[in-house]
Amino acid sequence: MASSETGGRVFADLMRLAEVVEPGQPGWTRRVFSAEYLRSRELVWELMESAGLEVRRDPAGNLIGTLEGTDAQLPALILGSHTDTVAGGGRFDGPCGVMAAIEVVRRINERGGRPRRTIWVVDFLGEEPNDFGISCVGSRAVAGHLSPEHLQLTDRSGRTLAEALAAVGGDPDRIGEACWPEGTASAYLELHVEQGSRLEEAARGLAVVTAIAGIHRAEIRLEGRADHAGTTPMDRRSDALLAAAEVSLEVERLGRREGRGVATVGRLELEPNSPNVVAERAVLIAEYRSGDAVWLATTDDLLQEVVENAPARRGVRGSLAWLSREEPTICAEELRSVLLESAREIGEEPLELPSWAGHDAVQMAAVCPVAMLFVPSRGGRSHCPEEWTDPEQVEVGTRALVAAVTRLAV
Ligand code: HGY
Ligand code: MN
Ligand code: MN
Repeated sequence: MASSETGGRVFADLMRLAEVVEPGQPGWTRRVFSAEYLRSRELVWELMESAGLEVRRDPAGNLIGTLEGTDAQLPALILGSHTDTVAGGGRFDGPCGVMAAIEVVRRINERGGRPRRTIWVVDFLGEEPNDFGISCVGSRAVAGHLSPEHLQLTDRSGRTLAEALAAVGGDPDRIGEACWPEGTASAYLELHVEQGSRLEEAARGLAVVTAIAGIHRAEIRLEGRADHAGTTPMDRRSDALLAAAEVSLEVERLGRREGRGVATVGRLELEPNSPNVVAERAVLIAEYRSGDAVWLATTDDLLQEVVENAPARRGVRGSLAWLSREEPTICAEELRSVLLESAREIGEEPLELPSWAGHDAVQMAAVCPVAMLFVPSRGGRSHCPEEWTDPEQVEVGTRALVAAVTRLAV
């Protein structure tokens, strides 16, 4: 049983990391290509080293800490998550898993001796979607899924993802070396905040994740015509904003279809974005999620129909480009059993539930079997400043992770 001070270490690390945020931004914003994110990696590096990990940065900008096991023939056990945030995000989505993983290694080292199996702790670069339209940058690279085309994606300033990656310590010319050879990893475990309210409503401290929803994301461009807001009659307008409003409501309708998914338009940009000009162009990003691959595929087709038809009724031309399409990920049965046993070993009876949030585990599933543990999120809130998990809840998750790692690697 961890003593109070070890129990407080993870939370203290989380609060230290939370101090490294973008000035003037709401919540605890630390976006992947910000200067503050780059600076925050120094703290993560230091925490990994002080826990006894040998730290390196790979060409994708992932921080990888290694604790060598006694049997070098065994594939490594991988722990990790991410430390970048959404704009206006909280302090726990991602960092909770990285700090708990570092604590696991501290406690293994404090017990003395070395684990049988090598353990890696990974802070994956850029799990959250970014201005290049792609999420899970670092874990995609590890899985060999970060393509040359991805690296040439540009943000609004015309900067490429490759340039942005280089600016935060990555080496895009060597991105292929970030991909792990077959057999590197035996399993991947990720502790994460639930970002929903099911644990809190069930008054449980832990959940073992059964599956991770697939996420399809598309950029929709709506080309209307700029006109004078005063002199243009209402029936002669090609208003891109109104077309975007119709498309957004259609996306909501698709999300409600059959009760098996969710859908969101979270980003909308207007041009010229002037109060006295009929909107010429609207660019929105729509995403939808489901644990059902068929539902996702059907929604792809329905969305394309919406984009072709709804704007046309307004003389607006719509087009759609897929940004990413991740299919649902099943967590490995044998690892779920280890997590269930580990939770019970520390006196918790976990829920078993699917994750509607995406995670680096989705990309890691192409590398090795994956499983996830959730700890509660107060009020189910996340991706907002109100995101919160109690220190005691973080400690329960950490102890369950220690128990699981002990089973798998010690
Ligand atoms: O969007 C997600 O589901 C994750 O929190 N990045
Ligand atoms: Mn997130
Ligand atoms: Mn996350």
